[in-house]
Amino acid sequence: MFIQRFIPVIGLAMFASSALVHAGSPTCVAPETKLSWPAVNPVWEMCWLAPDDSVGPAGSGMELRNVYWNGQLVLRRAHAPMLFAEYKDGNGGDCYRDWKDQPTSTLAANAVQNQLGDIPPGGNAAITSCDRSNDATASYGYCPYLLPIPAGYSCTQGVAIENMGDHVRLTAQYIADWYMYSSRMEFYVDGRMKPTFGFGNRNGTFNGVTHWHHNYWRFEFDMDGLGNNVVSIDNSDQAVEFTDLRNVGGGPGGGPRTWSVRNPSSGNGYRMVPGASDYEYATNESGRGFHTLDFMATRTHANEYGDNPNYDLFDCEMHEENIVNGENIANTNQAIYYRVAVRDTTANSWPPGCSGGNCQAQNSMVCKSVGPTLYPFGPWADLIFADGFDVLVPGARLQIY
Ligand SMILES: [Cu+2]
Repeated sequence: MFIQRFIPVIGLAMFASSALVHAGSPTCVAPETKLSWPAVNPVWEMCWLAPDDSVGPAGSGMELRNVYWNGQLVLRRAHAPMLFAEYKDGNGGDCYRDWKDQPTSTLAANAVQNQLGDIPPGGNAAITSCDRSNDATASYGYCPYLLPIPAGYSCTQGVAIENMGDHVRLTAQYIADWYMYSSRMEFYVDGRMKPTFGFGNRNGTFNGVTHWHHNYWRFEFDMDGLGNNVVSIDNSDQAVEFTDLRNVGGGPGGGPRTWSVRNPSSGNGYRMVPGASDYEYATNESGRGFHTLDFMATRTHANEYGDNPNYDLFDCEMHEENIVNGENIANTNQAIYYRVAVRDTTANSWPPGCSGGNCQAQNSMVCKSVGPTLYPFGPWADLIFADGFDVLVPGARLQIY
């Protein structure tokens, strides 16, 4: 078994190194800033924008453009243009569509503030409200969240960029009144991309009402930059825009439903696999019908970054019919959307109809983080993954920078 894998690894490694001679690289135009990681012989390159420079109505959080892996274009854009909070009925039925363009400080090492830097020994060099969260009912306010500020750290806005050894991590935090949202993206040497979203807070507003948060990431893949992608549900290619649920044929204890985008000419692609925590909260758990899907594949249109180009705070339902409306998505450019949600539960209110010890314990002020992993597959990833997408070949091209 080992020998069988070993021989093709050597052959492909030689091919890969010759391909790198012709590596592509993004051109970033202000306010974009270029990241090359590692700084010498970069594996990942991209242009990043802080939340207040992101596109879309009321922004789209941390935004990455023209993301290259080993000199090959992967993503035209990755961001999070739709963000919501909704409250359990009985409290006036409040709900909000939050803005995503107001930065708030993280507690970050000076070395990683809006530039690539090494993390201090044993340290988290970009501490968010979500990282600090530690209590079911207490909040910790703004940066530094009632913490002493370590030497070499300060409260700072923008994007923190940490060299984590086998991956690079970008962190931004933004605020919509009492909620503080942490957006992270991690890029691994082996090609994996891991977005994580944390739903935190700065005070106890609505601490006493069970509520949900929903974040929709949006990814514009363009494998090899040829504009001819195909989107699949598991391994079934789709010709027309669609919505989907991650819990069909999957869920806790079951195999996940996955989605992929690939260039059918080269065979290079990425597969999205939900994280275990993504399954913890049922779709449309509130029963209000505002957020009834987990995934969308849409044809891209200029300046279309979501369901509503001109919304206000109270447009708290996501109208998928505005963007998933029968267009062809075969061999073109698509935007895929992936929804994650968390429930902040108050004592004696969940599950509905519970009483006393049958109710879930309050955890409403504990920040919860969720997110999928995106795995490369095809020729550009054959060095790394056996069995399709989820089994790493031991030691293959894994290096520490
Ligand atoms: Cu909350």
